[in-house]
Order: sequence, then C-alpha cells, then structure tokens
Amino acid sequence: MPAVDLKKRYAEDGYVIIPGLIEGEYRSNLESACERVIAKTRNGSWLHRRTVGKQFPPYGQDNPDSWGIQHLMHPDLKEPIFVQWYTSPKLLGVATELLGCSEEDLQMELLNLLINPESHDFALRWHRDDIREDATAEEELKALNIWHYGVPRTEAQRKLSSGQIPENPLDMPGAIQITLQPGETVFYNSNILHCATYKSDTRRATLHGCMGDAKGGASRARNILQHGLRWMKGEDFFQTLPNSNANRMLEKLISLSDSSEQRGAVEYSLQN
Ligand SMILES: O=C(O)CCC(=O)C(=O)O
Repeated sequence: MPAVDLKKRYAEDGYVIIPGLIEGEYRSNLESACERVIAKTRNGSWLHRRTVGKQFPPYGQDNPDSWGIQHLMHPDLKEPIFVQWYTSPKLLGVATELLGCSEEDLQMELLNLLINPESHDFALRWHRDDIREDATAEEELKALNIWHYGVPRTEAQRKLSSGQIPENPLDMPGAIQITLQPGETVFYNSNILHCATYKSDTRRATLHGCMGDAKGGASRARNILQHGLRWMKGEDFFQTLPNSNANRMLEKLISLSDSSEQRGAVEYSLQN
C-alpha cells in the first residue's frame, strides 16, 4: 500500500494491516524463537508472563497457565532475533510513516508474545490501553486528545465496556473482528476500544509490541513503564543491540524512565 494510503487508513480506522512484513528466513527464525520461549514459559523457567486470570499488569503468578510472554528482548532469554526484528528497517519504516516522525524520534518500548493458554480459555475485556473504563465522557475525551485518536464511547458502548468480560464481543455497537493470517502484521492505536480472545484449543502465537514518538514525552510513561523495564537499563541488554537505531531508541526509553523515576512511583494504567 502506498505510504499515503497507509497513513489515511490508520488515521481513519485506527489500525492498518500489512501483509508480508515478516518474510522468508526472518519469519522461520522468529517462529523457532517463539517456540522456544513458549516452551520456557510453559515449563515455568520464564516467569515474566501474562498469567491467566489477570488482565493487565501486575500479572503475578497466581495461575500456572499463561496467555502471554513478557520482555521478549530480555537478554536472559538469549533470543537476539527479537530485538533485531523490533529494530529492523522494515518495521521502523512503517512505524515512522504511521507516527509521522523520523527514526531519530522513535522510542524503544515493549515486545511480547501472545499465546493460547494450555488448559483455560481466556479473554481480554473491551479496553483502551491507557484510559480507564470508568473515565467520564469528559475525561475520556481529554485523554483521547493526548493520544490523537478516537471519540468517547456512546452510552451503549460504555455499558458493554465497563470492566466485564464480553459474552460475545460482537455485541459491541460498531465492533469489527480482525483475523490475521500467518505473517500479516496489524498496526493499531492502542487507545482504540479493543478486546481479544485466547482459546486453549486453538494455537496462537502473536508478536505484540509497541513503540512511540519520544516527542510525546511523559504521556507514554505510565503505559510503558508499568510493565517493569528496569532490565533495559542494564549493560547485558545494551550488548545485544544490533544497530545504531536500537541504541538511539533505547536512549530515549532510558531518559523517559529516568525522568519518570524522579517524579515518583510508576502507576498502573488499568485495574485488574
Ligand atoms: O490479543 C490481542 O491481540 C490484544 C492484546 C491487548 O489488547 C493488550 O495487550 O492490551
């Protein structure tokens, strides 16, 4: 899709699907790495995970089953392909196009893997990543303006997104269901109202990450830092970075984290 259409679709719909972004050997290497980290999570040797029963951070360890794997770029996982992909020219090219910023402005943030739990079905309720469900229409509009996208919920939408797990997500007025084919990538504004399901009998492995325009300053801090990113400040992680883009992106994250630490404790965006 030409860049101008890409941007228009993203601006109008809040998301855009791009086929073929991960191709060939890259894709098979990522798939093998995903298999290894899924195995480590399921056998209990990787504890940074999204735990069944918890919707948002802190995820805790209350249930042995998982619906996601956190911190894929963590050096202890020893899977450098993830940071290589996250900072690859192809991915950064689309990100800069959609965010309307240059590579110099990009900030390193999160990369995780969303998987099917082994023995429990799980669903994420309707939510916006950094706007609470109980925000008033006025608060919602104010927050959406910071994120440059979206309109407050209608009364009917509000009723179906006030913290409950949806029986049928498509009951939500205006809802659409997106099905991605293997190898397709969806870019979405994480403050559109969205939800998801994780069926134990259906294999799922979705690389799921975000990056930001550092010019957004502290507005991204809570949403990102609530996941616990101290490890990204360590020398071991720095040593895994594959290129100068990655170094620069990490510097942006560290400065966000440092200035946020000076302001006080990190809060959570949403309640479990
Ligand atoms: O499962 C998905 O694709 C969406 C995940 C999600 O909504 C989230 O992590 O906030």
